[in-house]
Formats: sequence, C-alpha cells, structure tokens
Amino acid sequence: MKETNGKQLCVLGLGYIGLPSASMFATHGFDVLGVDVSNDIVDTINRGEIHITEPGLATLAAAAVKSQRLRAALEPRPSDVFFIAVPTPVHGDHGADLTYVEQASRAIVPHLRKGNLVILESTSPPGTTVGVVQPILEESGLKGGVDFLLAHSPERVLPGQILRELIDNDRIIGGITPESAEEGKKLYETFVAGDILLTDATTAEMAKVIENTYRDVNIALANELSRICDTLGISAWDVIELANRHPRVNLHKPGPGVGGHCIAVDPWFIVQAVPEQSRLIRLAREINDEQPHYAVQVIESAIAGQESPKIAFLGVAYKANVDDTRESPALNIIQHFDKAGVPFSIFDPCVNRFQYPLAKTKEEALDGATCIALLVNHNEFATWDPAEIKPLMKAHAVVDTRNQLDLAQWRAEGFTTTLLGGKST
Ligand code: SAJ
Repeated sequence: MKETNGKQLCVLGLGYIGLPSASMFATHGFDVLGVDVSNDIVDTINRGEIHITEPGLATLAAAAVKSQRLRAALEPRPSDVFFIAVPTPVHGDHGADLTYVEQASRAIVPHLRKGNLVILESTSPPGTTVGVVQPILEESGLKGGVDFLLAHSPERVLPGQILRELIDNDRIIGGITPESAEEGKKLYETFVAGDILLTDATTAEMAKVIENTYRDVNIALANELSRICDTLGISAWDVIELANRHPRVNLHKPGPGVGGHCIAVDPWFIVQAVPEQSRLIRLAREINDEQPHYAVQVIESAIAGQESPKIAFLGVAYKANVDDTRESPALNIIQHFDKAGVPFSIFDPCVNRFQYPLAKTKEEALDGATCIALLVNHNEFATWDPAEIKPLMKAHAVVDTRNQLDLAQWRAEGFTTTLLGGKST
C-alpha cells in the first residue's frame, strides 16, 4: 500500500459510485467521511451495512466502517480532498439536471481551504467542471487552480462489476490546471491498477459521455437490425454472430430497449451542448427509446390467437443480474399491457421492489399464465426446465427478447416460441 499521509477525504453522494469509492479509499488507509442527504443511508452505513446490491460491496464497506476509516454523516467537514459523486439525471426535455452537483458544490464551500483538491466524479455535460462547479466553489473567496485544485475524473465502472473495474479500469483525470490532474493522480494511484490518463476537465467530460454514446449508437444499430431481420424473416442473432467473426466488427445485441441511468441519459448531454451537430446521436436515442414499443408489438403477436391471455413477465431490472430498475424498458412494456387491460404477473429473482407487485416465486408468477415474456437475461432464467414450467401454465407461448433461452428445447416441449429479432416458430 502507498503512503496516504493520513489524508482526510470527504465523498458527497453514497450511491452506486460514491459508496464503493469511499469504501475503497478507506480500506487503502484514508480517513473518509461519506456524506449523503438521506438519514436512512447514513444510519445504514454507520451500522456497517449497505443500501444497494453490488457483489463484494457489503464486505468491503463493512471492513471500512469496522476499521473506523469510513463514517457517514449528513454534512461535509473540512477535508484535504472532496469528491462529488451525486446523480446527474435528465429533465423531461432531455436537458441535464445539475441540481445535485450544484447542491454538493455549495455544501463544500464553507469547508473549502487553501490547498484542497475537489474532484467531480459525476457524469456531466462537457463544460460542467469549469462552468458550474468552479464558480460555485469560488464563492468561498478562493480561486480555482490557484488556491484550490479542481478536476473531473469520470466514473466508468460497470454495475455488477464495480469493485473489480474500480481497480482495473484505466482512469481519466481532467484538471482545470495540470497540477489539479497531477494531484488527482497521486490519490487514485493508491488503488487503481489501470493506467491513469491526464487531460483537461472538459476533454475528460466529453470522453466519458462519448463512451456511453458509442454504446448507445451501437445498440441502436442492433435494435434496428432486429426489426429489419424480423421483416425479412431471418435471425438478427445469427447475422450478428456471423458478422462478428470479421476481425473489425463488433455488433451489439438487440433487446427490449436501453435502460439504466447512464447509456439512456448521457448521449443527451452531447445533444444539449451542440444540438445541430448531434444528428446521429439523437436518432440512436430515439431508436432505442422506441424499442420497448417494438417489444410490445412482438409480445402482442405472440398472444394474438389466445382466448384469455395472461402474460408472465420475467425480469424488470434494467439488465442482467442486477437489482437496479432505473429507466428499465420493462416498465414501459408492462405499463402498456396494464393500460390495455391484459392480465399479467411479474417475477424477477434479483429485484425486491418495483412499481408493480412482484410474484415471490416462479410458481406464483406462472400460475394460469398463457405466455412468458422474458425481458431480462438473468442467469437464473437459462436454468429453467420447460418440462417443469409447462404444467404450471394454461397455454404455452414464450417470447424471448434477449436470446437467453434455448428455444428449441421449449419448442420440443410444445411451446410456441418467438425470439425478438429472430424467427417465430
Ligand atoms: N444493452 C443492450 N444491448 C447490448 C448491450 C447493452 O440492449 O448489446 C442494454 C442493457 O440491457 C441495458 C443498457 O443497454 O438496458 C445498458 O447496459 P450496459 O451494460 O451497456 O451499461 P450500464 O448502463 O450498466 O453501464 C455503462 C457502462 N459504459 C460502457 O460500457 C461504455 C459503464 O462502464 C459505465 O460506467 C456506466 O454506463 C456509467 O455509469 O456511465
């Protein structure tokens, strides 16, 4: 472990990024205060427990709290370094909502001292560090880049693999001055094994949002391909597998839409900044936002001939093997059938709370169902045996929007199968 000089850190925002980062710094010898506006979250962490599900995090956070190097509170304190790791959602009109970033910056102002370093980790529209955070911090009377240092170091970790990626991923640090970036590097290199790449703050912000935009545009291409192949009566999944054998092609996967709080959000930060030049980015967003509606059409065709359809939806998380349902396309799909008055049940082995009631067991969810609609490729669903499922259901249709099930096996048991972007049988 590198020398940490007993530095005091303050992490504002104890969510999916702030809590793992705070725990990581604490277990690497820093004295960390985690700050959150929620009493419940503060109490939970101070008990040595956590409020989110992420592999390995409960153990790491508990160890950090036990060692007394991590403590949570509602207010910041004077520290050597402040991290801002709060959400940056979008408004209904797709503009970035920087309220939490502004509030966190304001909360730091009374505690800011000469020589401090402030790092914005929240994904932000290009220009936020220099144009929003710096002016607020300067309300302290101190000057950015002279009296205090300021940098943007975007989080890039994948939910479900956060702890490993916090260590292994390369990390970008964009300073408002070169010294700001250099000081940030000294901090992160205590646990980051990947390369640490230094740049300016606005370039770092753009690098982060274009990473997620790259993925969004590629998923839009895959979703468009799924509709094209359905129209042509061929399988997009076969096409993708074959095309990806080319050494320079990496087609993404179609699905019921793009969820989560990052990929469906960040591209709008670019569109907002330079709308007239962001045509492809905007179109990809629109294609992905339409995809839940396309999934609805695929499910509707599967139940079209059924007398009294009842759908069992499998999976409401925004992606496989996580408990997070934010921006999940499953919600739009289920809301459609709710409005249409089609009876349904919902089962998700990873999720405890959702906008609609969840069945506790798969037996409860499948009881009397006529059609399974798999919306998320949780590992568990691939282990289901259609021979065991069949007697629980009243009729036997299955729609797979993720290419997760071995549909030949389901067909062999007498199910009518539909694969989004595949061939119906
Ligand atoms: N999805 C598809 N097809 C694909 C890949 C994903 O439909 O081929 C869907 C998923 O089902 C999900 C959504 O896209 O609904 C997003 O999932 P994801 O796994 O692509 O990404 P996130 O949102 O979990 O995490 C992303 C990651 N960014 C990149 O891979 C470039 C992560 O590294 C970032 O840290 C994170 O966004 C973030 O916080 O910005």
